[in-house]
Amino acid sequence: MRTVTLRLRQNPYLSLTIIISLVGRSDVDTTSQWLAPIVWEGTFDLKMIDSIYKPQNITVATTIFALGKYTRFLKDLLESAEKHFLVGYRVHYYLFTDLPDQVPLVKLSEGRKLSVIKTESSNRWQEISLRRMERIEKLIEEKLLHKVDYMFSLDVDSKFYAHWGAESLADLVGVVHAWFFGSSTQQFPYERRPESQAYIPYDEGDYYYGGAVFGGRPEKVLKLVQTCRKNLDIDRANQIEALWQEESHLNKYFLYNKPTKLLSPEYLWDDIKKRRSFMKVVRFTQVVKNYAEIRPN
Ligand code: UD2
Repeated sequence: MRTVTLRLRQNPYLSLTIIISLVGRSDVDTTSQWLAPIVWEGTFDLKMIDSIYKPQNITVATTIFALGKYTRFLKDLLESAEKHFLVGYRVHYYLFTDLPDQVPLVKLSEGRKLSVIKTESSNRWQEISLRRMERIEKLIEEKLLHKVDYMFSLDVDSKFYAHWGAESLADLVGVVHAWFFGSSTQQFPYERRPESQAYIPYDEGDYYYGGAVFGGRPEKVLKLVQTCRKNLDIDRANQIEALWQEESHLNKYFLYNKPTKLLSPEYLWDDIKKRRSFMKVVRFTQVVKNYAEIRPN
């Protein structure tokens, strides 16, 4: 944002301040074809956004799954979230784990809390990842609907590096996957087998979304997770697993139920990915992990 202030001094009693705020970016798309904002550094006025959301005293639920060896990511994720994630807002972390004893003690700021939900693990990492949908569905129905204002689901093998605030809030939110930003839709790793409920034909598509971050109003997210869970159930009955598990189903959902706000790859970068010139800031990234060592199989 560029702010130009002109002061007219001719009349000592009249100091006219003209503020011209130029908000925008010309190097990247800042709206989708359906006119949903794509949030990038330089496209929002944080003061104004906070002046809208702060007085509403909103609560944002945040689901995190840490099963098996993935509990090792919790400390960094939670400590960095307390520094950068919706600072000054009420945040309720819902942490699903099979190992509650390994949840680190992290000092939370005022208005923020953490609930641990004991969860059964699985010996297949794919199952752990995709079963998040049904678990989030149950949580929304039992605890979030009509009780919290917004929610996010975040991958645990991640870390915040910079501000992530209320500019990210909307009815239905998806994040543009860092590895496929700017690729043609034909290159997207959508599920291409018609036998799967996540199937997307080559002549369709707009963005490829990361499964690591999605959110919105609980009633909107409920529709999303319910649909994905039902489609995952059908796939399971037909003995087919989509290429990228629930991420494939999420992409199918977003294709026909458009997010009302898209977060740019600033909100889901990857530690092993070279920083690109359009990335003015990295807010949240996937940390490097040794898949073979950390996954159950
Ligand atoms: C991608 C997606 C991820 C998910 C997955 C599906 C991004 C950046 N990541 O990541 O969201 O869609 O593909 O294949 O979009 N988990 C555990 N314990 C385990 C295994 C997984 O707790 O043993 C949880 C944990 O919260 C983790 C998430 O499941 O963050 C996704 O698993 P992953 O990070 O291993 O999947 P990955 O890196 O392939």
